[in-house]
Amino acid sequence: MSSPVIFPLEGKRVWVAGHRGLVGSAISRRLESENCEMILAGREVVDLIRQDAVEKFMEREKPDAIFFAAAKVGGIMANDTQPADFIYDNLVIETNIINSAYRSGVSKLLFLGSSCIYPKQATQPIPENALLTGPLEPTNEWYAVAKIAGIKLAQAFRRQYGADFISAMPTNLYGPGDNFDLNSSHVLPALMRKAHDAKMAGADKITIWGSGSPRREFLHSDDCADACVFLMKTYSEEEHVNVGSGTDLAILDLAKLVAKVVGFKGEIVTDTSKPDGTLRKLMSGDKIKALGWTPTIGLDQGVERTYEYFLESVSMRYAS
Ligand code: GFB
Repeated sequence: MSSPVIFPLEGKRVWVAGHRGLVGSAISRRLESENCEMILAGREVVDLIRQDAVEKFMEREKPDAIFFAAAKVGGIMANDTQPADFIYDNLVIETNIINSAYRSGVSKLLFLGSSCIYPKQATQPIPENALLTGPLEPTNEWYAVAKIAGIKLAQAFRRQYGADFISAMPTNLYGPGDNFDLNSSHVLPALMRKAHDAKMAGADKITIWGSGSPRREFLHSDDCADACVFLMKTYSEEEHVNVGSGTDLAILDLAKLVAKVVGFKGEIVTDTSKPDGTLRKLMSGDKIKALGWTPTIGLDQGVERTYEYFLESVSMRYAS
């Protein structure tokens, strides 16, 4: 049975911070059926790194609720090579938005984290209470520390001031609006682009980073958005909530699936000079399931839909 609605969105002013990103754009699409008034503002309207700009924006717009999907994000290589940007940008954006949300009287805020907050050696599937029980994965500890700080900020404002701030921890996400740049993207869009480019060029192989054996859990961004709206409406507790698909697969098997969907029939070779990152990162979905939410988009179907988006909106950008 689904949890009762305690925070209806109908008629509310709802700011989707980060609405141009993968999750933010999915949340904006999902909110179209909630009869709320969406506030969308790009960097040219409010630079989230600037505290005074965020405070003025919040005072002017007076949102009732915030979906906090704004972040500096990237794949394993971007995380590993830009530690300063990943920790600084995310910490500053979090302190700016969460503090000014409280000061300007925002009724509810949902902060989005990431499954990399959990210890590298956490038991699998990873339950919510594994947070801060062990050392982090080194390739993304800067981003993870910032995201843990975000969870703690939301909890602290709840404890000290009674603010209704909650946190959701999505697993590895993919979908329309993803980043397909090979240096900074996550694995799924990177593999899609590699397979597509190889098919178009008539190449006989693609190279994937690392050994291909790490396992990852993937969730379509539309499922993640649905979970965020569900939690915003029904959940009000201090502990963060995992948002995942419940299943994982090896990166090599993901590469085979993507190659099949794209129609690339060549060889898949590994490059072990590139990092594997954490070996497994499957979250427990028991908590959100008990609250009454389950995902609906399977990986095969999700990859097909994402490739359709890639063909319609992205492929021409990279065509030679
Ligand atoms: O998606 P990804 O970059 O991030 O990589 P993480 C997942 C796995 O895919 C790693 C492998 O084992 C990569 O080595 N991989 C294989 C590739 N080929 C490729 C490729 O062409 N591109 C990429 N990017 N990976 C990130 C964190 O970790 O996940 C972030 O760095 C965040 O902080 C995010 O948590 C969700 O899953 O390793």
